[in-house]
Amino acid sequence: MQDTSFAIHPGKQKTSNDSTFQDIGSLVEFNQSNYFYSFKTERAHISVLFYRNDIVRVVMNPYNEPELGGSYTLELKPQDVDVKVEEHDEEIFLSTQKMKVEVQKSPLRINVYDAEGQSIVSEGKQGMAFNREGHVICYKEAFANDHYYGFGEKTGFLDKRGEKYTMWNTDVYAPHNPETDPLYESIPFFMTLRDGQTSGIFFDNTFKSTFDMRVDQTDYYSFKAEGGQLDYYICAGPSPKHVMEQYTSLTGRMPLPPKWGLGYHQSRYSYETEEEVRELIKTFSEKDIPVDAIHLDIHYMNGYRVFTFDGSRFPNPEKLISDMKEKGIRIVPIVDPGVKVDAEYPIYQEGVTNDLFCKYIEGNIFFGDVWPGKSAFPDFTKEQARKWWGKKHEFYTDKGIEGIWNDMNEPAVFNETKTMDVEVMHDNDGDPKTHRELHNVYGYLMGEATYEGMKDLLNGKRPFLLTRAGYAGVQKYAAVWTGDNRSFWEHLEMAIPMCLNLGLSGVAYSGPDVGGFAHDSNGELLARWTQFGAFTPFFRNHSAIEFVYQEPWQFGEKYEEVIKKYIQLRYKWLPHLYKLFKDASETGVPVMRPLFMEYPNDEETYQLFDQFLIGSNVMIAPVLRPGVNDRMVYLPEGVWYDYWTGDKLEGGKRIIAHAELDHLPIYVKSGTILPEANVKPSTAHEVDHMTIHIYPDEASTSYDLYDDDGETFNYEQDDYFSLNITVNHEDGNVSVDTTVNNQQYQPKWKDITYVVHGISSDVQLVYNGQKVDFEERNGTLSFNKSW
Ligand code: MIG
Repeated sequence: MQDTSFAIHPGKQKTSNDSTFQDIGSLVEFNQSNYFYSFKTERAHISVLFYRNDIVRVVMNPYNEPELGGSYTLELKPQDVDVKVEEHDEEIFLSTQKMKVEVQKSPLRINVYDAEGQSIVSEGKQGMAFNREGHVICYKEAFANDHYYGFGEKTGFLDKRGEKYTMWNTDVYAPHNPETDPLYESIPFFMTLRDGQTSGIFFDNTFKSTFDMRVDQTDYYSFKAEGGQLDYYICAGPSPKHVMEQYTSLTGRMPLPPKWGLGYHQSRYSYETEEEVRELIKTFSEKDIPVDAIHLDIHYMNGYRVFTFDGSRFPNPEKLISDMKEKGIRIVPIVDPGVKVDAEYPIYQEGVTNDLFCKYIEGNIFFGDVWPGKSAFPDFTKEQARKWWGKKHEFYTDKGIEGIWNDMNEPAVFNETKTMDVEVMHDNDGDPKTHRELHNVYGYLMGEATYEGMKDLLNGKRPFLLTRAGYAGVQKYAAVWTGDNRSFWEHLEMAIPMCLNLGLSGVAYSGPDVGGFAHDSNGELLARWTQFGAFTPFFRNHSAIEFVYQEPWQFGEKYEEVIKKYIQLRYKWLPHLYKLFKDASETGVPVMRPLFMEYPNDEETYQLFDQFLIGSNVMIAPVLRPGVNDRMVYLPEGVWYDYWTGDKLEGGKRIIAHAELDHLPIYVKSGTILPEANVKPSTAHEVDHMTIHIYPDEASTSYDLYDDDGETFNYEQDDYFSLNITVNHEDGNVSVDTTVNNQQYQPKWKDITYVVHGISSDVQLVYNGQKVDFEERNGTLSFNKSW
């Protein structure tokens, strides 16, 4: 009844004592065991553990000794950290090389300082508390200069100061407004930026949780959960990149996706028949528009039964898939968790016979209505069910499918609560817990089952998985698309901070439905959205049933030309994007970054939500309104090049970018080296010529160009290519030095065109110690070499 006046009825403010929070009180006893420190207070038990010298975990349990196992996402074990313990009358200090934890005794409060003694996380009048309903809460001091980021997939602007968010995976079809919360993903992690210093807090609690960052009137923020322990990690930073590395060391990193996962994907709810798919592909190739994957939405199935094809709509999926593969295009079918109740359907039979579905404590299966009608839901908290589900994907891999799209895995159910009954008792491998506790990890565990299953089946090929729901750590298994947005300019705008904050929450691989899912798109919106999509980590155009079709050519030639230009641009930029994905898979630092990540001391960047960086040095500033051909762009300090004209611009200020419909403002920082591929119809067609753009700086700059086969895990056995390019700009002359660091894998491209920007032609260009002749073209100097 959220949409009637009942939502604000007078009896709403709860006064029950049960919900009043009780402080944990003062320290009674302090003990050290071999790897953790325990503190007993008047009303609670607390354990403190160091995972690394820059990550500390605090667990508070009001009733028992803290339970230290049981996380669904943790990848890291506590390491052997050198901790200095000092006990004083009023407090106890636990210090590592990187951080100092102060446990104040009366009342017990926890304060954390960095190596320089600067406070990074502190408690004041309030600290940790709980109530008789079993809720747990933690209050931390907030300061006037705090900025908060992360929280996973949330609407609104970049900086989350002043907001309050709930974590409860929810299927929201109705418009995603600034007040629409929660959405599909729950990532209870955020970072605080204070005076250029960053720290992170990961609250590893799967119950419904709330982060209250409405700090202006209170001077504190809080995070609380409706059950479980108060279990959280503090990452010491100090830079945003350090925090990302720390947080992803805890929850894991994105595996390097297959190259085709980074190409352009085309989707529709739904391409309903084989002929329609063939026609679609024909149009892409006739129009010479690159495409790597077609997604099949729910109509491909027989009566919405997962692991089936409808025999009349898709009479020969094997043939379709192999014909498409010959053209270098993949199929990605949707797989929902709901299994149709049908005594003659093997998946349902197996699920019932082998006890793999979610059940009530009394033993009866939970049924809910989804697309197939009455359905049962696999209990992904059970290893046997995950293995079974994973193995079932043989149905797809046998037909040549390498990618899966998981939808409705919040799980979404068509009923009042929109999900499974919270009283359902998950098996949880013999440690039963209710859906109320495990709701937020249902989609995450489905992702684990699917990714691991596909990986086993693909004989060394990298699986691609796209998911709608997830929990902290979802990046280990899947890319995330931001669900049912609409063809609104506001939703194009909103996608920027949403994807940036997903990146700051460990999910480096995300993107919105390009063009908007629901509502009718139009040529101008699709053109502008495709310009943006060309630079989001995941790039898929998707639209809903009953609304106009929005493939690149649907709105006439004028728009088609622009859309095509930007899909092609994506393919030119793939070598650089691929390298950034490789880096993200190793460090957790996202591909698409907010400006403050690179300029944490520049206050101008703290709230910038409508422009972003690709890697550390390429600025993308999409146009976000109809009829607009000019926009403001902030360029941080330093020299920037206009990507299109090569003009040099002095940063540290705002400029007005003129951007007609076919123009996406892009700026490249001086000191950048950027590879550019020649455009191919899909990533299956190997690049055969590389261009290296050099934007010299006064200093020396260097780039490691990375390549591999793009589809197997062989790179883990050193089967990759790595070329170091180092550029020196001295006395007006430019020298380029290249070193092949590894060529166990050899790319098809041998020839490289080097293009030096922003340098007058009266200089000397030196390549690997030899003076080279160059060609002068549009203010650039270029020459060709092979590696
Ligand atoms: O409630 O499968 O977000 O991308 O096209 C609709 C049909 C179910 C929701 C997904 C959307 C997909 C649609 N699904």
